[in-house]
Amino acid sequence: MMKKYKMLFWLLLSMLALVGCGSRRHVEKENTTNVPSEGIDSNSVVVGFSQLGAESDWRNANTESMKEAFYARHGYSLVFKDGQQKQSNQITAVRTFIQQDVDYIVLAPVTETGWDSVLQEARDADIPVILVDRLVDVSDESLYQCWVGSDFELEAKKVCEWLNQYAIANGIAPGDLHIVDLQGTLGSTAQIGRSRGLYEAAMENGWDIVDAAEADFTQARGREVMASMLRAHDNINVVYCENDNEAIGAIKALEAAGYTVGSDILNGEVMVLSFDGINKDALDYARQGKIACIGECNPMHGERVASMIEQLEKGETINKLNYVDERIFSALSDVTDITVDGEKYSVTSP
Ligand code: GYE
Repeated sequence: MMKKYKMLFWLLLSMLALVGCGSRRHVEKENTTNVPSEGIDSNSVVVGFSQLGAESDWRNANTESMKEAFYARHGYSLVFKDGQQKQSNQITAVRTFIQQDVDYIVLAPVTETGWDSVLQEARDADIPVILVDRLVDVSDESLYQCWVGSDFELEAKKVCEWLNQYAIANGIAPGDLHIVDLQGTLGSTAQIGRSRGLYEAAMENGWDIVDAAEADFTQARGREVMASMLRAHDNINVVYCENDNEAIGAIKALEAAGYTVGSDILNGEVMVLSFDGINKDALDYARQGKIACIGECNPMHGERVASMIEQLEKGETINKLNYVDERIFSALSDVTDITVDGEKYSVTSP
């Protein structure tokens, strides 16, 4: 008889344990054997962050901002994984987060396509996904909760409008602008928006796009790609770099090949345009006029993501797409403000 009661007792206990595992959110995490939970504080809200890499100063600032926001936040813990610019690493990271049963997954996706299955897996595990910086191209947009980042095409339109106004102010004919595009990682939201903004402006204004090639948002590739473009073409007078690290590399290649980097296009100088405005050397170049104009891209998303999660914790609804405001920098006095899509932006000193 006693044995029977004991068995019933254990049966009830294991049923209760099972029920406990079923209610996922806001509950203490279970440490089961296949869950690698090292370093995870199971009493906190656990956030798994899949960063795409460490290719640029923008990226490093973004990583720091995320770490600062979550490490200091009471009741939260962050599991950080660097994808090293490879989508397959990021997919593995997301799957690891699912196994670890984190409360939220934050993903900064390297490129837009190829996320449907893994985001579906996160959905099946009932873990909300927040996108930061770049977007994903999925058939079902409810696979992610929300996104925070920049309007990359708007950044491009601003820089291009600055170039347009600069050319008008200096009597440079549109057809005399011979532009090369050092593109970011192909298929990333930042590249897609910045390239598109340039091609549309070139079509509208009648600029000559001489060449375009991927420079992967890095200084090393920026330098290599610029050097090979200089070997292939002798009329380049504007270099449109899709981030500051590429611009630094491009300036090094231009100077090594004997070009003068600057804004005096009519007298043979080569103008460099760029994006980000976070790298110290790039800002110095901008102050010297070696980078003529920088479209600001703001990487400080840590607090933004953290407050989104706090809102979700409270059950509040948040906007799907959240754009941040950004400026445009130039040390040249030729253009003081620009108007894009009916909105006026003043050009500020770097
Ligand atoms: O501009 C670049 C980085 O996606 C906004 O990625 C980001 C871009 C940023 O490598 O520096």
